[in-house]
Amino acid sequence: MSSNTVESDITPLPTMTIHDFPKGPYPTRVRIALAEKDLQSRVEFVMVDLYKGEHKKAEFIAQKNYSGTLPVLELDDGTCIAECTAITEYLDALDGTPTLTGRTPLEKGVIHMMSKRAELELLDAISVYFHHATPGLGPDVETYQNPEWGYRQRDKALRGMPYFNDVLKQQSFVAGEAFSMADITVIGGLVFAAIVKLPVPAECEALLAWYARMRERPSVRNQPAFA
Ligand code: GTS
Repeated sequence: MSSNTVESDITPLPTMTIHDFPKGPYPTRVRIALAEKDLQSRVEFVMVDLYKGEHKKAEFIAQKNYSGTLPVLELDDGTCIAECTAITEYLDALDGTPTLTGRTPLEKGVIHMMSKRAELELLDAISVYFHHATPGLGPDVETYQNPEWGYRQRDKALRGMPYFNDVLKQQSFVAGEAFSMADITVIGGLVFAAIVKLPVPAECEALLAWYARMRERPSVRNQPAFA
């Protein structure tokens, strides 16, 4: 009786599937979150080949993610959660002790704002540059390209780097004095920047020093993106 009571008090963690492209900047965000939360062993990773356009196949769009992007977190009951921010919020809430997305209303607000800003001003801008002004995933996948839009987004990302440099002159982490989802999003941006050969300018010393520190974290340095 007492052992049954103990067992029933333990909420079993679900097993999960991540539809993944291991070296991709966005999947890397979720892989870092999983490592920070020590959840990797709960997850089965299923590779979806972006260069073969597997994420644009009708079946993937219908069953996994309407937006046709990776990563996607699939739960036991078939629920699919796309969008790195949403996946990170889900993973962070699982153990009742959020460490990445904020505990107080203020922390949650600031982390969400800075993570969204890192998407708008850096990561998503570089992604648009990649898909529109470089060969991207190749002609079979990149069926519409608008190079002018791509170059504008590249320039936006180049303005985003000094912005985050200024932020990191004032504080230790992107959303304040603790590591958070916002740091993970900027890391994703710099992973993508390296892929498209947009180096962080040497004068962005605070951003470069922060990135060197981030890359020492076990959750970051062991990622396939850095192999
Ligand atoms: N807003 C989405 C998120 O936050 O999850 C964007 C996801 C995204 O663009 N993922 C990339 C993708 O699927 C994966 S990667 O480039 O980081 O590997 N790109 C393929 C495409 O065709 O846009």
